[in-house]
Amino acid sequence: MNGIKKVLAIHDISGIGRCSLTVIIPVLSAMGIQVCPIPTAVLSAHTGYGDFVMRDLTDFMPPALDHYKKLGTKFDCVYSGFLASDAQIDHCLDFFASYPDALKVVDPVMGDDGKAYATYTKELCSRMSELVAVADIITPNLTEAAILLGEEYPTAPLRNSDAKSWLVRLAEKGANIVVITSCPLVDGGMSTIGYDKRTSSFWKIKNDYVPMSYSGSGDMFASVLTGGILKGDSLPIAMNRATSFTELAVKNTYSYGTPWTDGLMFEDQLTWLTGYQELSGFTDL
Ligand code: PXL
Repeated sequence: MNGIKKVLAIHDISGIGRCSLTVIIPVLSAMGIQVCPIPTAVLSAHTGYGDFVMRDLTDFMPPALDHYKKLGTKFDCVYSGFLASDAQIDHCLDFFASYPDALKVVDPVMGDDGKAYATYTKELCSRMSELVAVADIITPNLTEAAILLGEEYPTAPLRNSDAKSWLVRLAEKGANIVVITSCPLVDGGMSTIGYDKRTSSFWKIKNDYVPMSYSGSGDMFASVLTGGILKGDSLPIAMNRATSFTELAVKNTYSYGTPWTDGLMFEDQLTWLTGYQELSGFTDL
């Protein structure tokens, strides 16, 4: 027994274009948390590059789980993200069921800006609800929230009452905590909104506007949020920590004018995660 928490992270690894494991591992390590990756696929570059090559690792998942069971390894959290096939939904369900005491985080990665990612089939998107049903925490962006609810992707900002209804309806699908990122609100610009079903509490953090959207931003947000919760943050403090760090990386990246596909330039900023931060940017939704 040592004091370092372990996260079993079920995501892809993409060689170019920071996202998924190339973001999640450094972020959680900087927060003092060990990442044990189960790669769902290896890609030359993330799907935003168009002509990437990909190796689907569906067949690797069940024997890897068997090995961990044999080893008797315990995990504090199981955290899933980008999946390469709908059979991986079944394998993720097996991972979640094998560690009933672990915090179950599902980032229902499916798309962005109203569109599904190139490799995401209709079947994979519809089966994502099965993971959402067993999760403790889910972190969809607005596109993914719309897919899960069977709603049209909103073209106008949401009223607070509609945003609350989206959060509540998503929580009815299973998770106690729902956090929606990149949600435009009538009363607050682009915001991150959260809901804890156990306490009926709603939270909002207004994001500073930057006219660029970088790959891997959702992975960065969800990994800092997960790390914060594992370290004992309340929901609004974890949302605040995750939003502030992501915003810092977005602004740093924007200042260099690099393409959105390169992802967030966060390497020089990881020490932010290790210091004391004043986090008071949250309000009730
Ligand atoms: O950040 C989400 C993500 C993760 N993994 C891969 C992706 C994307 C988004 O484009 O392509 C491979």
